[in-house]
Amino acid sequence: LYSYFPGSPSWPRSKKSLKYAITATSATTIDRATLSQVFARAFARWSEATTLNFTETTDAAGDADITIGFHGGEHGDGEAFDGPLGTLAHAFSPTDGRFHLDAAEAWVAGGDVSRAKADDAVDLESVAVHEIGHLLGLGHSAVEGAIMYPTITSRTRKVDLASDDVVGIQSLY
Ligand code: TQI
Ligand code: CA
Ligand code: ZN
Ligand code: ZN
Repeated sequence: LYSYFPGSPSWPRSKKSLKYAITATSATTIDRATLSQVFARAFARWSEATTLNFTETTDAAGDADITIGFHGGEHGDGEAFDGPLGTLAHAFSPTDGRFHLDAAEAWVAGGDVSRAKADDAVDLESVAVHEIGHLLGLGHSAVEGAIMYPTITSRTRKVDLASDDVVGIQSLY
């Protein structure tokens, strides 16, 4: 079953439209247009299941509710990244909005991760769908097929919400 963070924090129910900014991209070689596409697809999984909608803003971080960036090692929040595999990314609970990705991962964006040469290739969209769940207030799920289940296999794509994820997010918003 799905879970929430302690106290079940969520974005205000009155706020149906959240803006996100992709701000820190200098630590990745993935081009900007590809990043926009991958994150737009990941957010769409959640907007299809809820009355929420998400739009990218390129207006610095100024009016963004959610900021997305690639970082290496220590990056100022006390949750250091650890090189290839291990921690891939982390996101904070509502209404913090920070979503950080480990720049050291062999990210695959927009290609077929199962055919990636690197054994440690990780599908960016799959991780993004999971982390957006956290950004919206979902904790981990005990249901193995759920996006919020706390395990992902490298070289595997998992982007479809399971009914457990849908019930969890619909009960929060
Ligand atoms: N990052 C952990 C995660 O997102 C960080 C984390 C642990 C966390 N506990 C948390 C974040 C509680 C918010 C709330 O789960 S990770 C997976 C999964 C990671 C893990 O890099 O280990 C995915 C990132 F679920 F597969 F294990 C993405 Cl999909
Ligand atoms: Ca890592
Ligand atoms: Zn961080
Ligand atoms: Zn998680």
